[in-house]
Amino acid sequence: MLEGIKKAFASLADRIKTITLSESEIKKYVEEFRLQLIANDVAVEVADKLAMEVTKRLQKLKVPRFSEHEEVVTRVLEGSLSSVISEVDPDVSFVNFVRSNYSMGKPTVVLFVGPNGGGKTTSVVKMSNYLKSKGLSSIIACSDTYRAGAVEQLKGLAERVGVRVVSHKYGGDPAAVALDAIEAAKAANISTVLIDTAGRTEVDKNLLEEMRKIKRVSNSDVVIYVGDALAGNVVVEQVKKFNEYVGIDYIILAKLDADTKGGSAISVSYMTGKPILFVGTGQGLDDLKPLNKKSIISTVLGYAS
Ligand SMILES: Nc1nc2c(ncn2[C@@H]2O[C@H](COP(=O)(O)OP(=O)(O)OP(=O)(O)O)[C@@H](O)[C@H]2O)c(=O)[nH]1
Ligand SMILES: [Mg+2]
Repeated sequence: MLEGIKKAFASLADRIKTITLSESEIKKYVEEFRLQLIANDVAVEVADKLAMEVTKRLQKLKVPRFSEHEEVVTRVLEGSLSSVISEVDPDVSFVNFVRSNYSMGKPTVVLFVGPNGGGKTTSVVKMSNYLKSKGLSSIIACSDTYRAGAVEQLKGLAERVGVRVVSHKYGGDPAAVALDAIEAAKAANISTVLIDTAGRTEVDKNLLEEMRKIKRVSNSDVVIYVGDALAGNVVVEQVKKFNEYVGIDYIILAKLDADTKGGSAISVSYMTGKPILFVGTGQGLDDLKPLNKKSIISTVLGYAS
């Protein structure tokens, strides 16, 4: 996880730890660092920002030889990385929102959207499992009425959490499935309705229109974009497009465990203004973790959190 970014930071740290730095050396090593970040899927704008932050901090230092100042170097890198990562605490922003709606007798409706195979269905069930761990009930709407096997896949996963799935026949109206699930939630006093939808690309106008309809009809409270960390920079463009079409509140970045580069996790929030609520870190139902600033910094800079 994040190996590419980790390497970029490690080689910069090596360079600036072992020599006395002149202005031109700073420029040279920071440029190498910037290019390494871009090669690891960090968006150019974010790589530029990181390079600028590192340069600014290095220039401020009044330490002639950095060899004895490993800690100073670490602080420079920490501060720079910190300037591009924003985090949300799902326990605070999401769970509290669900609880407050629940206390007013209203189920929270959460719509999951994203490209084909990004990790929506898995993330929906992981989310149900997460809510369960917080003492909150949920019901899942299988609003993917397109892909063969979608209902069976979702039911199979949901069984492991013991959560109910509402589904219709293939080819049915996905918005109607969502409405049925909302009614069922109201009737059974269930706190959250999680709507799983079919994967769609940002160029498929009909499917994007349908996604809008599901949102309008279900009157969803939260829209979560689920994307694949392995898609790198493409994720940024997808989030922007989905946001234009349907409005996104949060991002779940799935498959971070399989992403050896790590650029999308570093830059997607900065580039889109949308926070990462969770990252997917495996195929298990517990493999849904908040993107913690502290843990990302310690992973990238290679020390235990
Ligand atoms: N390693 C890993 N695999 C994941 C993660 N999340 C999902 N997957 C796998 O990615 C594949 C696709 O996941 P789905 O949840 O079916 O994706 P989807 O977005 O619902 O796909 P469509 O409904 O076809 O658009 C499955 O094999 C999942 O097991 C993750 O965090 N880590
Ligand atoms: Mg799916």
